[in-house]
Parts: sequence; structure tokens; C-alpha cells
Amino acid sequence: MDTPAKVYFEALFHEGNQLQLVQGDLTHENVDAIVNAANSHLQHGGGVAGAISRAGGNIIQQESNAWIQKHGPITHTRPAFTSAGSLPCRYIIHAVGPIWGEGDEELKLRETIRGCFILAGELAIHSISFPAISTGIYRFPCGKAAQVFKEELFRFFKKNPQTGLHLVRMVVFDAQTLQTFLEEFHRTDE
Ligand code: AR6
Repeated sequence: MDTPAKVYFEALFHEGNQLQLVQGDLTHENVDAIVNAANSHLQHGGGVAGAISRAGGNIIQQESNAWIQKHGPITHTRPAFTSAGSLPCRYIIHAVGPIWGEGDEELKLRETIRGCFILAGELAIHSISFPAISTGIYRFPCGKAAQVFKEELFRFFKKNPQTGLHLVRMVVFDAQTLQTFLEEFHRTDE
């Protein structure tokens, strides 16, 4: 039933650290943590958040509610994390991207991605998978998002050669998003 995610682009860094662009379903990712494209109240209704919540089970929404009760709403810079229920990964990092039109969207998307890397360091994980945060219900233009992700993911590995995070996967769902990200990622490869 499960189609394995296909790798379309790969970049190798210091110590064999690896960046991959794959097409697949984030809920199938066999990594330490997947990033959820969440909203600030962690109500996982639609999009990839809904898919994660349905596939992983009620525990994810329950732990999310407990997080909000304890810490208040999530910001771009500081994501939340929960366990992953029945998903193959260990953690879900709940990150909130910008809604297109609210202002400073590009900077906020960069902060969202950087916040995930900071939390990944605190959790001492070795592998992480990102979805194309903000490009669905939040309507961030896909081409611009691809450029931001490419720059931030490459920057992370270049600035942190000794990182314990050895594998970063960018997981896109549909063919059009894949095409846009592929064009952007190949542009870097000069
Ligand atoms: N695997 C990988 N990517 C997926 C999957 C999947 N199973 N399902 C969708 N995508 P979105 P946003 C892609 O809308 O724009 C939710 O209601 C999708 O094609 O999930 O940040 C939250 O609770 C798109 O490219 O996130 C928030 O309220 C990307 O994931 C709001 O949506 C992100 O689309 C967040 O909106």
C-alpha cells in the first residue's frame, strides 16, 4: 500500500550530513522527527496537520492541547513538540508558518524553519523531515517558499558542520510542488 518516498535531489555536507528533497507522505517518514505545519493554537484540522493527527491518533491532539494550556499559543520562532502516537517517527515538531498577506511573511518563514533546527538540537535528534510549511491553506507562494527552504536548509548545514542532525528531508506531496522545489534546488547546485 505505502509508496516509499522517492529522492529527487541530494546534497552531501561535512561528516556525511545529508539534505534530501523527496516526494511522499510526511506521515510515512521514518525519521526521528517530522515537522507539522501547524496553527498557533495547535488545532490539527486540515492539511498536513489533519493527516498527521488522523494517522498518529488522538494522543497528538491531546498532547498539543496540554502544551497550549501550559505555554500559550505557538510563535514562529518557538515551535512545540509532542510524541508521535502510532507514526514511525519519535517526535512531532509543531511549527507555525506565516499566513500569506499578514506581513513579513518571508522573514517569518525563515524564523519558523530556524526554530525547528533549534528545537531539533535541544531534542538531540539525528534526522528530521519538513513539509512545505505555509504553502497550502496559508497560501504562501510555492516558488518563494522553495527559495526560502533551499536557502535555510543549505545555510543550516554550512553553518553547523558538526551538527548531530545528520539527515534533513524536505518532503513535498504533489507533483507541482515537487517541480517548483526541484527547479529551485537545482539552481543552488552550481
Ligand atoms: N505529506 C506531505 N505534505 C503534505 C501532506 C502530507 N500527508 N498533506 C499536505 N501536504 P498545509 P499550511 C502539503 O495546508 O499552508 C492546517 O489546517 C501541502 O500540499 O498543510 O502551513 C493547520 O492546522 C502543502 O504543500 O499547511 C493550519 O491551520 C504543505 O503540506 C494550516 O493548515 C502545507 O500545507 C497551516 O497551513
